[in-house]
Amino acid sequence: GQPVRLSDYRVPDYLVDAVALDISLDRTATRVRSTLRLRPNPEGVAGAPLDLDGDELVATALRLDGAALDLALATPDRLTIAAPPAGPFVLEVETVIDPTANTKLMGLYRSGSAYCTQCEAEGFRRITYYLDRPDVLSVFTTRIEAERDDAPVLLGNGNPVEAGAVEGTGRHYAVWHDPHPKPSYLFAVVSGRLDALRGEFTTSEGRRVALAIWVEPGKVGQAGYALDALKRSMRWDEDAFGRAYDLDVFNVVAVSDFNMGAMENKGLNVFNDKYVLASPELATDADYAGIETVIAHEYFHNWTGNRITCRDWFQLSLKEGLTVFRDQEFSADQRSRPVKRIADVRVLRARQFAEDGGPMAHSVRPDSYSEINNFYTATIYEKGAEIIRMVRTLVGPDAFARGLQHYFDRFDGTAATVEDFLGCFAEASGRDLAPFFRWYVQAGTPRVTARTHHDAATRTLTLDLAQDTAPTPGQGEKLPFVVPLRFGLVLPDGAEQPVRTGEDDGLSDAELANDTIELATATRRIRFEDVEPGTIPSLLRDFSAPVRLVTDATDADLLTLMTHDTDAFNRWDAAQTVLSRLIIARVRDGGGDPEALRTVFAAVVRTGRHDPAFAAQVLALPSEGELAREIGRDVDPDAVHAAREAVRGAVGRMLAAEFRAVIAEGAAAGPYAPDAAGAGRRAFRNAALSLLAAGDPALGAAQARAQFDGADNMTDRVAALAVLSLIPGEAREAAFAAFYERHAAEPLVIDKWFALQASIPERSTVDRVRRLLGHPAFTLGVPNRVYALLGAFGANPTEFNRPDGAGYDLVADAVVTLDGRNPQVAARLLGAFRSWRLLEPGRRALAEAALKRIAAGPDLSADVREITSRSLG
Ligand code: HT7
Ligand code: ZN
Repeated sequence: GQPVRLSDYRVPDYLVDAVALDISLDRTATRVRSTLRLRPNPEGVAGAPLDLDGDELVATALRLDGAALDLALATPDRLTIAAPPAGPFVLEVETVIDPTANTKLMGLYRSGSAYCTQCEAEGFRRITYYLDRPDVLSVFTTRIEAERDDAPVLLGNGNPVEAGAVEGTGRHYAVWHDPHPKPSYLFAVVSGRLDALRGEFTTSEGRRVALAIWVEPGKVGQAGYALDALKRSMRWDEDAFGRAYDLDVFNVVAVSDFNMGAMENKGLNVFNDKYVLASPELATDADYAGIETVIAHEYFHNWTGNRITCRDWFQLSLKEGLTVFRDQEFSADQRSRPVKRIADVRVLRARQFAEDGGPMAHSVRPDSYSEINNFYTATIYEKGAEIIRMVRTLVGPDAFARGLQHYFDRFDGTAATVEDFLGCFAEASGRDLAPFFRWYVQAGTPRVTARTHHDAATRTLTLDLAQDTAPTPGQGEKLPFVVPLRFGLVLPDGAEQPVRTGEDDGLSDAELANDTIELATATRRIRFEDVEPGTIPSLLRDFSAPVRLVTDATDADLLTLMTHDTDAFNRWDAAQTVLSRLIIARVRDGGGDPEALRTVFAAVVRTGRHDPAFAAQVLALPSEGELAREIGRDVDPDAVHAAREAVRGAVGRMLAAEFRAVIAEGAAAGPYAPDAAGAGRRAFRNAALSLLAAGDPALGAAQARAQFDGADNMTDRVAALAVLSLIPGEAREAAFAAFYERHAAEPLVIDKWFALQASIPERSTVDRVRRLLGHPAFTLGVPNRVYALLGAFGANPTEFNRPDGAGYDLVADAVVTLDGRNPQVAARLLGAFRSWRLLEPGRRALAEAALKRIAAGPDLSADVREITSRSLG
């Protein structure tokens, strides 16, 4: 379709005071009766036509103030009433929809044996005609009716008010009322045969809330962790942000067919079952952490998203960035804060930096889109969260807390903008945040360069900072960002050098008080006084801004920071930089000697005894994708892979004895529990196993097979299988076969089996994946299967980017096939092509040809068309 532009925003011409829906569920012919109490918006255009959105709808009845209207006023995607009354009026609309035929999984559809809905962003218009935009808030009452045997559970938004039998039929009904005005994208209905794990929560305001996690029959035993995470989230939001829950019930439903992770519908969250179901035998530590995060995220939306929503979809980061920030803080409080920060930055660099450096780069507050579903991106979510973190760093924790409180007080019950949000912090802190606002409107990852010079005679350390941001599509010129750089000065023995600056080129009192340099201009010089020779600046502590930092630190400086920095994030990041330099030197000229790392890495292994989760993060080398971006152009993924494996092998051989000891000690650990401490120990031990196997595949295979056979939990079993998957031969195939046989009945576990096979860095993988597409456990109809097999293949650096283009063709074929069925999922798969311009010319040409082939197809969805044309543009 035509692009939608932020500059075209107009307030709605009509408002909806109340919506009454009567939904009579049927597998192929569900009848929806909608009664809308409308009135002209005093701020809109008087006498404007009423234009309601639809999508593939069929109207079967229309009445205005009781009088029948001509059905010809309705097309599948629009209902227009040219001259509605000048005062309040009632519009009744009846539509009939087919949930079974709905393969897009937007609107009302069937998942397993249940009915469910997904309305964000524009799914409500697939249920009934409506002003389907987030700034139209209304009070919803929903009556749901269904066959009692087929659908004994009837769930809606808000509080249950009435339920009963429909006399003389096998049908029953329930009525739900949601007193909180909401936009249509938060509407939901779920109905089917479901079991509940129930709980209760009493809010700080004394409200008793009935909680339930609804799952497929027989799976309540896997819902305990989600319920526990929900209760912890509810308490934390009261303690950390003063936000209490506001209804009498809170329902979470797990469904197996879902395009994304989960959805925050008011009082009725709907989840991809992968973010609900867990047991030690079936879920890994990473799965448990994912459940905790997503449960918290959706719950936190109740305030940041639902009570205060977005004026339009350009403001999406207003709810998503803020809610990611909140779930990150929650998880940091539940687990190790530095390790959580490292994990979050890994994701940011892998996904958001890649997006920001490629053809899909867009600002956190975009100014146009064709298909809003394409904008649920790492930039909107993760970079949006980083912006909020920077606000906190810049205004300080107290003004940040006051600003947020002000935001909740002032905008509760409204549809707000990013400007409204930032204005609260400007007010609370007295700061002008206008220059900072550039983070919302300029795309791209700034590069910050730092050069140091120590003058022995005057004992001054001069720090020269510069920032620049490469052009992104549609934005040629970039103005400087306000970059908060948390910092310290580290003495060679690891002590902190006290910070003093002089009159000239000094830091402000606020900067000194916050240990934060504010780089707001293209360049800045800072002179530190009375500085010991050999002092090393530790910059961007805790990753205080989403930038790429380039320093002149020597490897020796980095090894000092890695050992001594008081900031754990920078200890880890120094290690990553050393490793990245070493691997890239190998890619360039075969140089780089890992031997230099022996002492420090031996020390890392020793620290693993008391902080194993942190040590595991150090031992996980920079990813091939990160290395490729660091190289920046003409990348040969095979060379990157070979160099990285060579370094992993060298580290594995160098520290083989230490790693064997770690593995042996870990084996004696007690029974499995998914807590952070246990997860850290397993991560450390499995990192050791992976490096040991890289250094000595035969020994690694034996150790991995023993762990695979003896594991009492999925984390260790799947880690062992991952190690085996990298070692070609019979042992690997036997392990895959055993894993399948053991878990064939559990689709979410088979997804791990699909993903590991699709990730094998060998030329035979394309054929393996093509074979698996025909496996009985695979279907293109379930997004989780598609992401597991094809998504993992698209993330396989060497095989997706095969030099003959067969990897591109495989994904392109799948995108074309999927597009006819589920365009959102097809468009997501296309994300595999996001870095194609970094490749060497041969691969680049093949990737471009594959994209062009997709773009040339007939009947492309708006979703896929937008991604291909931006990627090629
Ligand atoms: N707010 C939710 C977004 C979402 C979604 C968007 C488009 C299509 C399907 C979708 N399912 C969920 C998820 C969240 O951020 O919490
Ligand atoms: Zn969200």
